[in-house]
Amino acid sequence: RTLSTDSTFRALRLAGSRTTPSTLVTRPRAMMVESALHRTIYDLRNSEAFPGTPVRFEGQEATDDIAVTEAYDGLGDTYNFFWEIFGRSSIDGDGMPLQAFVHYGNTYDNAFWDGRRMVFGDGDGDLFNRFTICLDIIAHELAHGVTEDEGPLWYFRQAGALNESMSDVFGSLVRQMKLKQKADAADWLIGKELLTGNVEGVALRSMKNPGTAFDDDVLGKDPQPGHMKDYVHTWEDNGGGHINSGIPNRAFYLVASHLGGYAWERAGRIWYDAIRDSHIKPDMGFLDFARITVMSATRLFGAGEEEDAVREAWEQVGIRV
Ligand code: ASN
Ligand code: ZN
Repeated sequence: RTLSTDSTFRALRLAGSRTTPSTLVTRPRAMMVESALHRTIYDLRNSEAFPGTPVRFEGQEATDDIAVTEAYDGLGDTYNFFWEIFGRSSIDGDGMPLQAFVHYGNTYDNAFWDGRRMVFGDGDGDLFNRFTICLDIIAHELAHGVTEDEGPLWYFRQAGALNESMSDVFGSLVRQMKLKQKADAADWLIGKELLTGNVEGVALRSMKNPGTAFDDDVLGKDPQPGHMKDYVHTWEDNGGGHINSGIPNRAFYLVASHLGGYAWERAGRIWYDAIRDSHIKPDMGFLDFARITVMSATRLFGAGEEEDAVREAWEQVGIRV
């Protein structure tokens, strides 16, 4: 494994970029300059006790367990996305091995990042399918690791909603890259294949139209706002992390669709640059984050349509930068 120093990394970055108005200041760390994908998939066999049984190591053939295959492939697609688009090797930028655990619990209706690994339930089969079925969900969980590595955003209130939104942004981008979809062709849904035919709905969340993903007798109505005027004050969900994330989600969608083309090329780079900025604070609110995305847009692309698109998008969701 070839490790370069932080100054080499900076030199590489500068060599490849135009003159920019300010310099990205990030935590110093070693940077892998080679791709290094190391996946292990574990089968928990419907228990909640880790680590279960490793059932597929990097390079091994697929088994006949679809959840194992989806987790393995999904981690690969997500790794490739971060590597190809941002030159980031894995969660820590240093080739950290990826561990996914499938068949967690009994009919468990969720997936999560626990601070070091990704965990996927089978779903109850009645409302939710297995959680590995959506590439954007796998990428969402892995992206929690990236966000955490870059400097923590507390999983609470607006910071929590920003944390959630970062995961949806990267989740959607990984899927869009896999499907080679430009911003106007993408559906901007999170968890599209997750809902069974029994649910009145199209997905878990919609970044384009938060609040419209489902309206169901059992699940209720999609609670996400897409504008600050509808911001939900609640003690549930860590202060509405999965609810108010609709607001920054929609801001990202608006930037990407305004700029057009592949969303990861400009909008995605701006958001990634923002999350790496040292101004990110654990208790950060939407407004502070919005300001950082504007700075990132200028830093990456100069004062121009990108910066304008970012400002306008935040304004359209009720945040005046
Ligand atoms: N699926 C959720 C997430 O990753 C898990 C959770 O909130 N505990 O955001
Ligand atoms: Zn999440």
